[in-house]
Amino acid sequence: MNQDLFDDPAHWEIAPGVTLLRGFALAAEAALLDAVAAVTASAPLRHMFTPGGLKMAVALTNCGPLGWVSDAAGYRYQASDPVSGQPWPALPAAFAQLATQAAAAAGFGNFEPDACLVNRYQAGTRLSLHQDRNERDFSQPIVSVSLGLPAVFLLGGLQRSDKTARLPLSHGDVLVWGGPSRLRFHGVLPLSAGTHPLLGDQRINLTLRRAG
Ligand code: MD3
Ligand code: FE
Repeated sequence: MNQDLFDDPAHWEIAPGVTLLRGFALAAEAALLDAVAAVTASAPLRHMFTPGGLKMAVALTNCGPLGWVSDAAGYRYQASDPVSGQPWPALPAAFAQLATQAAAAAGFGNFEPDACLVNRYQAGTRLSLHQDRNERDFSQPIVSVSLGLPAVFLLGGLQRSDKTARLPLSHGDVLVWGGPSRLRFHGVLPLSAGTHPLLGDQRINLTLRRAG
């Protein structure tokens, strides 16, 4: 646990290549929430199915040139929304700027995301342990932004069977994942019920990626 990044207690390298920026998104809160509303109005949140036919508990949508999708054919990134057949909504400037700034604060310069996955959790929604490996270049980090209700994130190792650590995340926290931690297994425990003053009964997580 290395806490000396910038000597700022809000910037922790919690594992090699994983930097927690507590509250980093709060300065842009209003712009981020407006952009989430605009994106979900044009590409509504929906439940996708795993390649094995299970309905995912998390509801999701995307913005940016590429979006992550899952169906019977597998997991992949594609340029169009399978519901509408239209391109995903443009990546809001507020998302791109925050991601570039957070990546730079964590030591990853010139991060230019081309995909943003928007995940929505409600009471009881969980995300089981998995790796993110549909992106082309694993040397590029992933920036995740937590908004709304708090959640407990599970950080595993490079093998599914590795022990997991629990990390509580709240509204405005930003995490940057890269380097040796890019392929760690991770997940989210079932969300506890609650009411967030701005987002109500939900948690929204943005993951900004260089997918293509
Ligand atoms: C660690 N989302 O969308 S974000 C996902 O809170 C996903 O919605 C979670 O896992 C959520 O794939 C967690 C944090 C995250 C994202 C990517 C990672 C952690 C990661 C990639 C490698 C290691
Ligand atoms: Fe993931």
